[in-house]
Amino acid sequence: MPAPRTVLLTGAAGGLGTLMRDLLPGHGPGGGYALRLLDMRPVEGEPESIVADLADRDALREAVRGVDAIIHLAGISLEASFEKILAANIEGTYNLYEAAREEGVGRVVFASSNHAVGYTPRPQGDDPLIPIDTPRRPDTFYGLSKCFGEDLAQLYWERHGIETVSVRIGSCFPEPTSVRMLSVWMSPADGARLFHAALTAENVGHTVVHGSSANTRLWWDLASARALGYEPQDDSEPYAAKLLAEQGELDPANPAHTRLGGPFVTDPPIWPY
Ligand code: NAI
Ligand code: 15L
Repeated sequence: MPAPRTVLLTGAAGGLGTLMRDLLPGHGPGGGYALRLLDMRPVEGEPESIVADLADRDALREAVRGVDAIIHLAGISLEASFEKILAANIEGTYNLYEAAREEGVGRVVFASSNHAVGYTPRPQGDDPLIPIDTPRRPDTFYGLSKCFGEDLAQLYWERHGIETVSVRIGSCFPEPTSVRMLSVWMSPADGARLFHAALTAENVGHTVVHGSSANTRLWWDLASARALGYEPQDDSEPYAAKLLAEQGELDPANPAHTRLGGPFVTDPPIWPY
């Protein structure tokens, strides 16, 4: 596979999309990745971005035409009614893969989530890190939609030869803001490193990876991400003392502290629109 250069970034107006617009291009070949941007909201300062909903199959087909790869971030990123999740995350992701198939795009990087396996107990004491083949335990309709996206990616690999790296992202924000996040945080710079590895690794078929930095308090195994060439450079530990002083240690009697998905297993944040 030739190294991808032109990449469609869906969800470009969102938090992660905004970070990646800034950080990802520099990793690309030659002059860097050429990003084509898509979101249902206009992307600030990017008049050429494509404003389209994932429900619009004609717009998706046009958006993917001629790109070498797709990074699929668009969708509902929190919990919502089943009907909303069905439209944006399930049908929307299907529509995007159909557009990729119709236009011959060979590689997708899919933003999956820790919430596909959110009910998994976090490791305690000498427990091993959570392996990548841990059983699915979605904690919300949102997490369930990420399970669907991963399975859709598997189907489109086996049936249509479209390769995907599904990145089960922990928490990718400029800084960790909770004690739980110390264990699942992926710095934006490491996020760009991981997306670059996922775009360029050879023969990935459908590969599922955990998306985190090299955190001292890591809960899950990064082996399948490292096998793509990902070398995380960051660690949340410099934030630990302040967060522990403010919030205290994780409580072993509180499921929001003992399950990978954190508050999503008890009180999931709701998508506002
Ligand atoms: P976000 O909510 O900030 O951005 C999502 C973007 O998708 C928004 O700009 C929104 O307008 C767009 N969008 C939503 N529905 C759409 C539709 N039907 N058609 C077109 N665009 C639509 O979320 P964030 O944090 O940037 O996350 C990006 C992706 O990464 C999401 O798929 C999320 O589930 C996933 N993820 C993010 C994590 C994180 O820590 N930021 C952790 C795990 C997964
Ligand atoms: C996610 O999947 C969400 O999209 C993001 O907003 C965070 O809540 C993250 O998980 C997390 O678990 O911290």
